[in-house]
Amino acid sequence: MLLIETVRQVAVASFVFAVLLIRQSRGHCSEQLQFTGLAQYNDLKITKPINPLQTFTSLRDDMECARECMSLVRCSMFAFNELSLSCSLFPAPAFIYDFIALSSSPSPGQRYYAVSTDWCPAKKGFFFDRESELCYYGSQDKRAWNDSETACQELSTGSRLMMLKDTIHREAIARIMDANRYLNSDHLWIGGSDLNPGDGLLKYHWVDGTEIVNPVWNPGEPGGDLTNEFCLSYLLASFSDMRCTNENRYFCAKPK
Ligand SMILES: [Ca+2]
Repeated sequence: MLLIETVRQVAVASFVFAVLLIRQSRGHCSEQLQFTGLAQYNDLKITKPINPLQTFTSLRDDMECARECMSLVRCSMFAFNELSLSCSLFPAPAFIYDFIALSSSPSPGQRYYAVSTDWCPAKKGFFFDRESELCYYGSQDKRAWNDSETACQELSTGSRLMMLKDTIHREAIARIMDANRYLNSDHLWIGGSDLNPGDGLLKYHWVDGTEIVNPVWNPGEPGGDLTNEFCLSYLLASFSDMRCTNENRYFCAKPK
């Protein structure tokens, strides 16, 4: 038997306009997904859309769209248009402020929702990739590496510059970036560096102190000015070492 319960809450924050909770029970198993409303069309314009995984027409409401999203593990965000009753399912986007930015293609009635959990709060700008359970934040602002780590920690408890230790998370962020191809020209800070004193050059560690095993380097990296480039950036699923004072956008991540 499939039982679906839904709860609708109206939030007061300006960025978050509604929360949809959907509980799905199969036998003794129960799963609950929370979708946080991010924006309405009137608040935004879409300049760099990512391709939907699937679209539906003539759905009754955003709850039905949320259920379709829930049934597809790659769906981490959806848009429902209350005028045309169309529903689009999306993979996790890289940066909310690129996806929901100043607008070019009018879609009145459109509302956007992202999967959210208590520990991975969409209302703070984090995204939850359901497929890998990676919780991440892509910044809009650019900072030096140290300031980026500080910014990540200030965002939410446990948040740090992203450490890509697990294959599943490396694959997830590569897949997320691939769905956002327009981003693949900028270096993004991640949580790795050669800043540990006394361990020699080219000994890279994640921000929690663990050694980076088998880093995948971009062509010609690590290189450039080896005596001045100690911080790791991410581009096209590979790493580069850069001057830590360079200002880049950055990826934060939170453990579960
Ligand atoms: Ca370099």
